[in-house]
Amino acid sequence: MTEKSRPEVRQERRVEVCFSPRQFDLYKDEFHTCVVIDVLRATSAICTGLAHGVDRIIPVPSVEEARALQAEGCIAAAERNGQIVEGFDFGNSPRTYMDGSLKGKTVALTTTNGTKAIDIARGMPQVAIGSINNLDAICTWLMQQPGHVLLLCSGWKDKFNLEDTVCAGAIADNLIDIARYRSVEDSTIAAKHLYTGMRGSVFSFLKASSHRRRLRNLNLGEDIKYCLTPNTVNIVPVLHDGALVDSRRIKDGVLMDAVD
Ligand code: 3SL
Repeated sequence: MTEKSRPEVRQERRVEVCFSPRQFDLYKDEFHTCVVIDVLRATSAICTGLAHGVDRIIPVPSVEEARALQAEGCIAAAERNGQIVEGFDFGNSPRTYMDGSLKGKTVALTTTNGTKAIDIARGMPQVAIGSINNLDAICTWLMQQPGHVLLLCSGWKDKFNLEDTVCAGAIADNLIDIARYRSVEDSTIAAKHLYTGMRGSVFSFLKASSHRRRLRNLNLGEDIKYCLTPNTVNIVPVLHDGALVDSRRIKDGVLMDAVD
């Protein structure tokens, strides 16, 4: 067989789900892209902020780092246990990022679980952000990327949670169904089953989930409704030089000013 007549062999891509940041080390080595998911509410807020014109979001794992950036003049947001941390003007309610007041600005953000998971994933060749709000966009974007995909659920304080797992299951299901990714891990099968077995909307399925309850007790019902609504935005945030930016702004590894 000559070089020309040999059929093109495309490397089969894999997608797997990691239920918790605690388990990340067990998975990380085989994957090219890590998608961090924190449906309630960090990654939903990040997707929403960048879609509404925020220039960059710098995720930091600790409140101290957010304070240090604030002291340098950066706009900073901090959430712990669902509430805005004292000394910060806002936290991670997606609604804060929608009114245009942060357009063109850089925001430093720290949250209980989401920014911690992003920090853990930082060493991966490519880090992207997924949520129910950008479900179609993240699936389409992933299909255009080379290599294997790890879906990292942020969970709650290292524990499994339902909303991140359902979102990971939806992404895995799409990649396997439409783009013939394969998976070998039981975590991925379980996440897919959770998603495909869901009756009705994700909103009603997650009614009893622990974090929905936690946020409802803080009167954050509107945030829950928004974060569980599919495809409110059409962008994919990616980590570039320590900051999350709209993936469309990166051309040949260089960050452009605006999306063409
Ligand atoms: O853990 C996080 O990153 C947060 O999004 C949690 S909360 O929704 O603000 O409680």
